[in-house]
Amino acid sequence: MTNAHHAIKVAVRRTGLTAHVIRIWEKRHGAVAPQRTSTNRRLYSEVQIERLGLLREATQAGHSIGQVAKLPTEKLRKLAAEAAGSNRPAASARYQSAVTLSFLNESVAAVKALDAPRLEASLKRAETALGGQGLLQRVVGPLAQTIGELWRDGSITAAHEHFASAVIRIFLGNAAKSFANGDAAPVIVIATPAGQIHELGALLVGAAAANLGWHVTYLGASLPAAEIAGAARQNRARVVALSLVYPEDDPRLAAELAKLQELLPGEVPLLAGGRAMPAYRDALEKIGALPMKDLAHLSSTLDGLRKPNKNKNEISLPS
Ligand code: B12
Repeated sequence: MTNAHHAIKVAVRRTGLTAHVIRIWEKRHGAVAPQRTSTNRRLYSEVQIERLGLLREATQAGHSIGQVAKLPTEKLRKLAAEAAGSNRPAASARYQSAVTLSFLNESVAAVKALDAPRLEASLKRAETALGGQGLLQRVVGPLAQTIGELWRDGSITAAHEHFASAVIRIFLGNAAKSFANGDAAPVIVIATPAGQIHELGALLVGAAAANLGWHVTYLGASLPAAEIAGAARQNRARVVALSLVYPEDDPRLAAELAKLQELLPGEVPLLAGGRAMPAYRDALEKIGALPMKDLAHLSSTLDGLRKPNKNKNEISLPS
């Protein structure tokens, strides 16, 4: 199909590029020329979305966008096939993880040097190369994990950990802001429940949801059930997401979750993820909350929940 009828959010979802990168590639490099609606919104054809995906692969393979932006699509297909090692998907996977690892190493080095501009620059480069979801799933999440491990084994101090958390917090806050979606977008309320003070997982969820076109109401860490439910009602949330990280054995959490479910409008699904989530699986199951395996699972779930009135039971559970 050649008709241009896909909004930019569809191009974002299908290519893994951010809307910001797509616009820059268009404006500065003339990579594609989307049609416009009467209200000046961009509309992309299937071919243009394919082109953007191919350009992403070419830039990941080391070509600068300036070199490849105007190449014919057929030529881009050839380049992408070469980059992926033609019929050798394993080579492409190795290549992908090498790219991810280099961003991760650079970010860890910046944390060790307590160098905020270097850490921000590294995260920005990763965002351009991997797209918004790639940055969150493949760099920021693993970075938080690596920092936790280095901190535990004494390779870095609490100051490094606090420094990294502060820079990541601001970076994710800005990332979510730059994707601020209008009033028509479905609302997601994000928080950690009372007693859960680790905040980065919730911030990651906020940035991921904003990148997927959701209007994010971010409430921060350690919030009582009544406050979360109140915010969800006030902003007519389509969905509420909780991050559970530490501790894994809080005896008060089951009651908090039960209260939240009682106070939330019946049609609003509750999603929960984070490293401590499996420890509360029974309590979550009891209230009908949906356990989220990871950010990729969240993305597919949120896609399904975009349409109003989707039956809660139709939402996919992790395999
Ligand atoms: C930053 C940090 C802190 C900061 C928190 C600052 C803040 N405002 O958030 C401070 C310094 C305060 C802190 C304190 C402590 N911390 Co701490 N901390 C961390 C660190 C480095 C990141 C924490 C974080 O937010 N992680 C959340 C995300 C990034 O990680 P995740 O849970 O694996 O989530 C992934 C997915 O599950 C998903 N996700 C997360 N939430 C959700 C939600 C949904 C809906 C979905 C779809 C997905 C999703 O996204 C992530 C990426 O894939 C971790 C290391 C780590 N590996 O997480 C340690 C860590 C969590 N902390 C730990 C500990 C032990 C503590 C302390 C007890 C230390 C101490 N002795 O004082 C205290 C506890 C304080 C308390 N009362 O709870 C341990 C927990 C060990 C355990 N048994 O689980 C960890 C794992 C470090 C370690 N390796 O030992 N910490």
